[in-house]
Amino acid sequence: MSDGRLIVVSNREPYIHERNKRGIRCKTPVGGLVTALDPVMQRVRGVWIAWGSGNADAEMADEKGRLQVPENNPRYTLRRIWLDPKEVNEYYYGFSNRVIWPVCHLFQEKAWLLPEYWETYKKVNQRFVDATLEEAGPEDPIWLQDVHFSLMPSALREELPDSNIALFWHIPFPPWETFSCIPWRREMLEGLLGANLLGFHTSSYVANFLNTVQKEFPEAQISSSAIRYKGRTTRVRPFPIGIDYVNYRALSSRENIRRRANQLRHKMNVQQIILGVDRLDYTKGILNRFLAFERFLDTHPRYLGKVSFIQVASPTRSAISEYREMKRQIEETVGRVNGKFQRPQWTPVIYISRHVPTDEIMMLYRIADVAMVTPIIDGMNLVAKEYVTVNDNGVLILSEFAGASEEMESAIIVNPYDVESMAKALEKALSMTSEERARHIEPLRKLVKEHDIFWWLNTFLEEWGVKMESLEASGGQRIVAGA
Ligand code: ADQ
Repeated sequence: MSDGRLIVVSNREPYIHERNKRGIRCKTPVGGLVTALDPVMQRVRGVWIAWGSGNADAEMADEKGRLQVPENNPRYTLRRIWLDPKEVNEYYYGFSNRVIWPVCHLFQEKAWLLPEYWETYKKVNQRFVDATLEEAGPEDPIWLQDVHFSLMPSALREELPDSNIALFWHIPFPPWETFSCIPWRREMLEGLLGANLLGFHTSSYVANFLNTVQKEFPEAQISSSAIRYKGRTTRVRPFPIGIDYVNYRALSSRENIRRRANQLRHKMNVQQIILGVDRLDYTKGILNRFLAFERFLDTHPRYLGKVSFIQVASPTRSAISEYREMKRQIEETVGRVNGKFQRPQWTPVIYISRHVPTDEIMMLYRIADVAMVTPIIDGMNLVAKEYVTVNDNGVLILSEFAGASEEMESAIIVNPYDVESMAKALEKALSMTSEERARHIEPLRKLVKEHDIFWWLNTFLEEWGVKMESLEASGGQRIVAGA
């Protein structure tokens, strides 16, 4: 449908320039979105607009914030947007992370509904709109990423009435009663309804969104997957995000990872290992997980000395007091549980509170007999998908409130609030035979393989009606891993 250039707008940029003692280095942030979109952008030669967050970003761009990336083989334009520290604080840490994030994860009591956050959020959305209008022509499809840009679709629509605009919302969308605690909810919804297509991870988030719009705008006509409002139609669909399966599988089976994983497993000198990998966030349910492990050891003393729990929890958003408080509480609990059970030769909980390189995460996935992915609520949760991709003989315990559970229903599904039932799930998982585990994990892996990140991308583009000529030119092929 479109002959134009693809315009992507996200908060984080795909290439970050940082200066250190040895000079300027270009980093690529880890994460599904960049992995998926960067190859597409390299093929379609579009424009990616994002906040220039690196301390050497300005030096590497022209006066408009533009540069060609990747550096060694320039294929598309990165347009950097400059934000001052106050803007970062109020738009990103403030409105995105202290208003939208807690409310959409059903933690209304943690929301800071400050007018200055809202004012700066509006201002920054407008800054991104202005830059997008400088880059995009009427033919160019515009794909906005995530909650940072809820006001952009309508603002862009005013200037480019026939433009094809989509937005993907990466976190849950809550029920109306929860979302509506945001005083500026109607402006946000009106903003979103400027899009042609809105994507969420699951059908229940879609249903929540449709219901919220119906409550706020009774005049809107709503079907199961579209909204007609003020003479325009916005389609609203679920697109469960996946991971780069082929790449993950290949990386994790490299000889050096297997060897190091075996060595580590041997050194740990326990019969079984339970694993948690999360950003340190109050939505991830880390505290309840430790309480469940404590309950499990209390009620199943035969496992004492035989099972260790490795939790990797990388600190994020530590500028926000709720995160610092949660970190303190979790560390206290780890200390208490270890103090209660520890023996000279055995540590019950091994707690790693820093960012761990992907190689090491893969080793941990390999050696873990059980992965506990038990968020209180999570848009999707990619850790669940990564674990079943890497480990052929493990068991996945998954929260019923992770978006991933809508697809991965054959995992051991638990209620993350119910410590007792999580302790029972641990016992069940740890006592499964090797054959039972292989049977358990196989269908999960198959699902992750079929619905990988490229499937997500292709499904989204198809539904959006965007067929980029340059993608078609490569033999009309769909985008596949590693291509
Ligand atoms: P996140 O909340 O960041 O993402 P998740 O989907 O689990 O959550 O992705 C985390 C990624 O970071 C995974 O690739 C994981 O391997 C990695 N990671 C986590 N902890 C790490 C650590 N300590 N060290 C190193 N790497 C670590 C948001 C939404 C999710 C949604 C994604 C994608 O909150 O619900 O699945 O976006 O849309």
